[in-house]
Amino acid sequence: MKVQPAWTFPTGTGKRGALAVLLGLTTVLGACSKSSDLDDDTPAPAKSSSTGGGDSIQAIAKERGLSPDDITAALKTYTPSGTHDPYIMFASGGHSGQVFAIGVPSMRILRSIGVFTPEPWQGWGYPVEKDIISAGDSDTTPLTWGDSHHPAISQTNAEYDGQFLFINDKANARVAVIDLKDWMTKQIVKNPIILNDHGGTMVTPNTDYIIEGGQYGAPLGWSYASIDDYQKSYRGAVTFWKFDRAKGRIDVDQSFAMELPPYGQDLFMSGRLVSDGWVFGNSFNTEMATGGDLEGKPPMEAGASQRDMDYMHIINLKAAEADFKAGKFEKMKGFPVIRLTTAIQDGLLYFAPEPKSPHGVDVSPKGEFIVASGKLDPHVTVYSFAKIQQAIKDKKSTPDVFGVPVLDYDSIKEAQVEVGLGPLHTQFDDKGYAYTSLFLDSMVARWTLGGNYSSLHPEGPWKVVTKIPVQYNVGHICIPGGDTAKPDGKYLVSLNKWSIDRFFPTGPLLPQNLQLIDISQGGDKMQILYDLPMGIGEPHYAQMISADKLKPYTVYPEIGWDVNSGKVDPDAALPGKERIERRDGAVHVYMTAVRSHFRPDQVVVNKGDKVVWHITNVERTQDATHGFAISGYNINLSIEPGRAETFTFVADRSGVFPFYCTEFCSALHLEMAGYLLVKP
Ligand code: CUK
Ligand code: CUA
Repeated sequence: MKVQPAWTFPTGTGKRGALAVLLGLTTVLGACSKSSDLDDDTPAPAKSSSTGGGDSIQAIAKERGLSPDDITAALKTYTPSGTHDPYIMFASGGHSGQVFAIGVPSMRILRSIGVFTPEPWQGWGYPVEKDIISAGDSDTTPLTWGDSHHPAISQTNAEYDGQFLFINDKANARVAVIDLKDWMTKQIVKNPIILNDHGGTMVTPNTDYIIEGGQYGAPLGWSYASIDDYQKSYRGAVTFWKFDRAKGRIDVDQSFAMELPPYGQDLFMSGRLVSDGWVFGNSFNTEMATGGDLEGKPPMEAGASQRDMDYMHIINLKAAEADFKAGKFEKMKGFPVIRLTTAIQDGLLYFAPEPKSPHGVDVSPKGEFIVASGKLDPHVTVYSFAKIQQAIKDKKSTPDVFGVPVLDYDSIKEAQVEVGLGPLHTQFDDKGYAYTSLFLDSMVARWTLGGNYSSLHPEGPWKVVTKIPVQYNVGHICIPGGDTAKPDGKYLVSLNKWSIDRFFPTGPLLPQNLQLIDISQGGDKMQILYDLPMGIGEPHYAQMISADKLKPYTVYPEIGWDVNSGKVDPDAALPGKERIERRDGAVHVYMTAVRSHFRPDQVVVNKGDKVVWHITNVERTQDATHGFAISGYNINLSIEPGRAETFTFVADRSGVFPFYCTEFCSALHLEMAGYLLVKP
């Protein structure tokens, strides 16, 4: 095993020589070969580009202090103006509650997608689509933020199909559906029985189900029970949301949950190919610690880290679905829940011991291995799906305190690989390597898979091949196609939690650091290419897809398009039919927007009128988006070409309210305005 410091040259002078010839860089490489340039790993601020030294590559590199590694990294990531990235990465937005789309390898942020939180640029929730956000409110409190964690791209036959994206809100146990035709959120569901989640969203290989695992044990259905009754009254749960692909929505009526012991369920992952129909999750508090530090009990995290083993959950989803369809559930807050006793009796749930406070659980591309990482154990543990099935068949298990069969560890374990300190998440490439993030070591370890992948490796199976330092404290890692049967091994993005010295300090709150790593070569070669500061929320996870699998609209298909129904709104405002009419106790405004005017540009109502405002952008030109804002009424829309929107408000304040276009759309953009006059 070779540890590769971040600052070493690619090995071999042949490559350097070739690069130098390619670029005519003999001077630069000569200058940078001085050991003082190479051995100093303290980051120096890049100098501003040369003004005096001319525009030659040599002069620029010398002036900016760029090493040959820097130059190869720049060449591998630089994406000239007008060219597009081959990969698109969807990263969760963490506390922002949104999703971010990032081009790879340029690492250019392409857009945010409003999900759980109002997002002003796209008018998300002001007030358009407010209903979608509020559909996910808890029953008494409107929720105005989310903690988005795990995006999942829809799959067909265990490959990303680029049609939909799902994302969970850890803070409030919500799941959202984003349509990748227009990159807009179409639905948010609030889990009726749990208040927070974590192990979501992961999808089954044909996106039949979106998996949402809970996290912190609590009485199901948001009810109260004394914490002294933790084992008796607190529970975990996993929910299987049925996805209706034709409708592009979760079908709540065909969705169900399964009651689990209160073990702090963490991540879940669907099986695929050989393990299709099964779901794997883990847990980190089989101690059932509840804290109580002021009363002299062990603090929460210490109490939850006492045992050597926690439990990986092994769920037979096909059998659970059959039980649900056979009515073998109880309703809780109107939602079907398969009780723990049924799950045990019917063989829906098994446990596998897994070392020390596990976090990630990941399934190998062909579905035959399940990899779990114990945060407090330097190993990843690899389980064989075939051995798990055999142990279930042979009844090689002993029950836990709830009666769930715990499979015999040695019978189902395939391998343990000592990867380093703080292993969290594992991804796979197309060359039979697995990659595990090491939070405490601040490294990513590359190791070899065994089984059918063994022939790919001269190094032998289950061996760490190399590690690359990352800056710093990596959480998830992301490889294109990383959660599918066909991963692509070109890039890996390391989603680092700490950035410390990487960027100019932005006050005490620093951005996270997403680092792009070249993994296209095997063996011990990996190279950091780019650092992307994320100053807009903490991405936990990301999924990356080949850009050619995405087929987004460039403009909405027809004028008057209702983005929620996915067809023309029969009541849309249309060109030539603009008007203001009073009917059904409301003032209806039918307005069109086109460069550079709103028609009508004066709207007069009386104080107290209910106003129903229909507005359509009648443009057919790509990117001819108009915004629409009414001062004083908190109204703010983004209307892309073809889109029709309707919003309703009560004109409860009299006065003169200018409205205007908020996108600088044309030379007369500032003039694209009008007046709402509310008569006293
Ligand atoms: S979690 Cu954040 S580093 Cu929510 Cu998937 Cu592991
Ligand atoms: Cu339309 Cu600015």
